[in-house]
Amino acid sequence: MSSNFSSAGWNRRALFAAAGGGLLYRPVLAATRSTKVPAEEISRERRRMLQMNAYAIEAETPLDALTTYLTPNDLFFVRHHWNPMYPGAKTWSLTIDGEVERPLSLKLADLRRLPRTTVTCVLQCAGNGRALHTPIVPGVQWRYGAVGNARWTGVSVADLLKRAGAKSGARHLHTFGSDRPPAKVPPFHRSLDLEKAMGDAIVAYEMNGDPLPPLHGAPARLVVPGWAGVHWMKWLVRISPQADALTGFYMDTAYRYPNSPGEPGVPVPPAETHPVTELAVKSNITDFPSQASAGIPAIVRGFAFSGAPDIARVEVSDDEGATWSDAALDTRHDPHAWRLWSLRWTPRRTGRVSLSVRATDSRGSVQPKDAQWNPSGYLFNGWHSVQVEVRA
Ligand SMILES: Nc1nc2c(c(=O)[nH]1)N[C@H]1C(S)=C(S)[C@@H](COP(=O)(O)O)O[C@H]1N2
Ligand SMILES: [Mo]
Repeated sequence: MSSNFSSAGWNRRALFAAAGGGLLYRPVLAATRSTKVPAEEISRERRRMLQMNAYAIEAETPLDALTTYLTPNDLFFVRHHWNPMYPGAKTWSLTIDGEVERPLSLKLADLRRLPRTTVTCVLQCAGNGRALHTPIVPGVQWRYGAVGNARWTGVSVADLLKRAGAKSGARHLHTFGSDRPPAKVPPFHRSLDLEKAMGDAIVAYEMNGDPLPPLHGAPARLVVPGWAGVHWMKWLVRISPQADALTGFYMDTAYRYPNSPGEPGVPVPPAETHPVTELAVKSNITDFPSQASAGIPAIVRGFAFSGAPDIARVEVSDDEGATWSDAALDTRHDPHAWRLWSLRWTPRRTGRVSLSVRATDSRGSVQPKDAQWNPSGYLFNGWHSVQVEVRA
C-alpha cells in the first residue's frame, strides 16, 4: 500500500532497504557518483507524494495535485529500477558512438552551447494504473499518479546524431544511464526505434525552466514524446545508433505488451508480445465535489492525453455511460502534452452518483470502459470514475 511519507519515513525506508536486502542498497561506488538522495530533493512539496515501496524514492503524485498544465518538478512522480547513481555534473559526459562517422563525447557545457529545443509533453510510466487491473498483476502498484506534464529543454537527438555523422543502416538507438544494479541483476539498458528518436526525441537538461533535478535524471535524460516512460533514459551517459535492437531482460522480457488481446489472468508467451511504445488514450478526474446539490452546477476538472499528438474530445457521464456531456478543453496544448478539461455539471438526481470520464484522441481512438488486461499491467486506460453524494 502506498502512504504519505515524511523525512523520517525516508530514513526508515533507506535503513529498511539496507537491512532487509543488501541488494537494495549500495554504498558510493566512485567519488563522482552517489546513491544518496541529494538533500535538496527532499522538499516540503515532495512529502505530499505517495511512496510505493522500500526504495529510497519511488513515489506517485496524488491526483488532486495534478491540476496544473505543467506539473511542478518537486511533485513529479519518481520511478527507477534499483537505486540510482547520481552522476556528478562536472565529470559527467555523454558519449555518442556506434554507427557514426565521428564518435563524440560532450560535457554538459558543450550540450548547453548547441541549439536548444523545447517540448512540452506527458511523461507516464508504462505501469501507471497497474493496481487497477483485475486480476491483480505483479509490479509496483501504481494507481493514478505515475504521470505528469512538463516542459523539457535540451538538444534534439536528430541534431546530435547529425553532428556525429550517423550512418545509414542503423535502425535502433541504444541508450544507457549511469545507474547500475547490484550483482547479477540485469542492468536497465534499452533501445528504441531510431526513426522515433530522430523524429522528436531530445536529450533534455532542463525541466520546467530549471536544471533537470537529480531524481529525474540530471544532468541529462532522454525525452520521447508520446512514448511510455521506460524509453526516457535518465542519467544518460551514452547513445549509440546500431543495426539491431538491444537484447537483455529490459528488452526481451519486461515492458512487452500482447500482440492481441487475451483472457484476463492468462499468461502470454514472449513470442506473442511486442515492446511497449506509445501511450494509450486516457483521462482522469482531478477535481470534483464530494458532495453536491441537485439542480445546482458544480465544477469537475481533469486532464487527458494520448500517444497521439492531441486530444479531440473529453466527455463525462453521470449515468454509467448511458449519456455523455462534452467537457470544455483548455486552450493550452502542445503535441503529446496533456489537455486540461473542465465541465460545469448539474446533478439531476439525488443519492450516490458516479461520474466517469472518457477521452478521444486526434486519431479517433476512444478510451475504453475497461482497460485491456495484460500480464504486466501496462498502459491501464479504463474509464476513471469518482463518487459524488448528491443532496436535494
Ligand atoms: N537510467 C534509468 N532511466 C530510467 C529508469 C531507470 O530505472 N534508470 N526508469 C524509467 C522508467 S520505467 C520511467 S517510468 C521513467 C520515470 O521518470 P521520472 O522518475 O523522471 O518520473 O524513467 C525511466 N528512465
Ligand atoms: Mo516506468
